[in-house]
Amino acid sequence: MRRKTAVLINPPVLAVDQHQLGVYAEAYPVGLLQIGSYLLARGYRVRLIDMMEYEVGKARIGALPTWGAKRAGSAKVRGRALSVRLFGKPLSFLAQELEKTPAVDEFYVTSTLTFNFETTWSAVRICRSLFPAAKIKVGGAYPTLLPEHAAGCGAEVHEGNFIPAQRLLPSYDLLPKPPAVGIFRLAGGCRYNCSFCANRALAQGVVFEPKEALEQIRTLRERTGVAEFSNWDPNVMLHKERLKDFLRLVVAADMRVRLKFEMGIQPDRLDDGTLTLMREAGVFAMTIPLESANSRRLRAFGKPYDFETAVQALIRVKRHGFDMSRCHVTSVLGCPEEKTGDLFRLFIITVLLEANPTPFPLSLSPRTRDYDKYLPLIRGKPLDELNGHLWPLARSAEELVLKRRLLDALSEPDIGKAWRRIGLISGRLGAEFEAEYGRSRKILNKLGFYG
Ligand code: B12
Ligand code: SF4
Repeated sequence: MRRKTAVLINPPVLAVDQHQLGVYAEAYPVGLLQIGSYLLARGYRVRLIDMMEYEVGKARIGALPTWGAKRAGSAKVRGRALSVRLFGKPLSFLAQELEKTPAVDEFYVTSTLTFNFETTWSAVRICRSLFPAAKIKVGGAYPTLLPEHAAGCGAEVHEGNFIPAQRLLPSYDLLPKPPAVGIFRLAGGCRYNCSFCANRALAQGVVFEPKEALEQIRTLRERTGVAEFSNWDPNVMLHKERLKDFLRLVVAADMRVRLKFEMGIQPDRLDDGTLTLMREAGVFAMTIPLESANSRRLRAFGKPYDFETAVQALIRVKRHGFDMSRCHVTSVLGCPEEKTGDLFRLFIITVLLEANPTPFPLSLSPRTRDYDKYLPLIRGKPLDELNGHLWPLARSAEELVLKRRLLDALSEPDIGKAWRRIGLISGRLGAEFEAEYGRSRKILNKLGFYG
């Protein structure tokens, strides 16, 4: 019997500015590689066409090909467009690769971010035109969140996890080069419903036992030599005992791996015992989602902690001797309600603790509370314009420019440079930044940081 051929496709992504490029490092198509393992085990010939680019450090936004000009700002802003660039292989690459492939029975196209759907649609169009009789399936977070929209590309839509593959070791050897990091997971889903987050609408509860996760790490280390592993659980701290068991196993196995937790460590659950184990197990990077310096805003987001509790966790991380430059502190940027003073305070406290300030522009995702709340501002805007770096909630051209300049300034870990950049926006903001510097020191003092 003829072996079936399946082609897995990871489409390229889109970026508006240099900050957005940075987010795409290490975004390996793990789910697709798990599907690869499943198909290989069933005797398929499997080929991956990976159109993502992983070396974000070398890429310059201005040098990337333009994908199109897209309207920026909310539906209330007229006539402002920003250039959106293609990051990864051009679509012509896909056509060339497929022309070299004699026969394809099935295509599996993965698609993660809803605002990047266009490259998925283009990829499907090319597959359909070159192999009209092949089965084409799309899956991943975008088709799961918006199955009806995704069906518009003409492929068969798969919602949710691909059950027979969800517990398999991804076939990293399908990638053109060994990955820079391996991904590991312990627990899926999240019980909270933060206003900007779509995790609740995605698969819940797929878990790897600590032993299984360790075995995956061991196998990947042996097969590819990769020594860095990144956890992609939406909220790993909800499963703290599982996490601690895993860390104990890593310590006992003495595998000399380096681990990172960059999807967000819930700060109110981060205690000294967990941090001690993290250090012993080789954790070298993490993200602490402070999100806002205003406890009222934190409550509106749906965060189960207040600002001071989150800062206390950050102080704890520092006291345990972690390299704070690898500790990302995220903040939400782009909501109409946000106050510059709150943004500055969060930034200054982060930098005083030598952590890495990481503001993230709010991308509006369908099936989140924020999407519904801000509908009056985004009504009529197409999905691709909800990319946070196009500032879909900015109510005027001035606000749009301000948010872009704040993103530049508040991503700068040097406090002096950041202050200068803010002062260049306006003297009033420069003075506000200075006032917040004093307030921030007082907060840290009160929390015992200088004591
Ligand atoms: C990987 C990831 C990314 C990658 C995206 C890579 C890419 N190519 O686009 C990176 C790191 C770049 C990223 C960035 C962001 N992300 Co993200 N990210 C994820 C994450 C953590 C994991 C998805 C994943 O790979 N899961 C693991 C694998 C195993 O699952 P999977 O790929 O879904 O595959 C399974 C199934 O879906 C299915 N499947 C997958 N593909 C296919 C294909 C076929 C044919 C079939 C049949 C089945 C199938 O089978 C697989 C096995 O069961 C999810 C949250 C989560 N935990 O799921 C958020 C998530 C997708 N991200 C989200 C967000 C908000 C962001 C950011 C905007 C956040 C920010 N802080 O700035 C940024 C935006 C990036 C930017 N440049 O501005 C949102 C979705 C938003 C949206 N509506 O698009 C999510 C849901 C998290 C959240 N907090 O809400 N992200
Ligand atoms: S942001 Fe984090 S805590 Fe909030 S719902 Fe999403 S995964 Fe859960």
